[in-house]
Amino acid sequence: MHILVLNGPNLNLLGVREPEHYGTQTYADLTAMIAQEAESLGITAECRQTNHEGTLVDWIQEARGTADGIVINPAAYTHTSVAILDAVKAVQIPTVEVHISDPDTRDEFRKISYIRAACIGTVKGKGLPGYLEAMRTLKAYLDTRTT
Ligand code: CA2
Repeated sequence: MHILVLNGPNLNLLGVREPEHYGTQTYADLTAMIAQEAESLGITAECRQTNHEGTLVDWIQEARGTADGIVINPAAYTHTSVAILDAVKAVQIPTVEVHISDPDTRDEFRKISYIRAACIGTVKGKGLPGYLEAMRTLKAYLDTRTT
């Protein structure tokens, strides 16, 4: 089982600014945690980060035939991108949305998530461990589909 973990704009700056929202751990810390969780789940995981909406759409499309599931934090594009929603719907790969903070308790404009409609689940407000919960959710979902 192989999953793709996609991160959107500015998440490469984790641990550098806004610790009140995103904590003090870095993006490198996050990818190390994900690698460790993948190993303990007996799956493989590939992490990617981009600041570009179209690149996220390309990666979601390219996941067809290579990834069994996707964990995605689209960051600010969560609240603006119909293109990312359409891509997830189109590829029909089980996808879990994750957010480090809880956007529903922050600014009004963060309360809309376009991608949520295409996801099998959402994990929010749990810090970086939320990515690991999203991976476990995805694995459990994929296990029930293949047994
Ligand atoms: O809570 C999340 O994970 C968000 O997806 C993060 C996005 C924000 O636009 C969403 O509303 C909620 C922002 C990511 C920016 O990441 C930074 C990390 C460190 C320093 C500055 C920005």
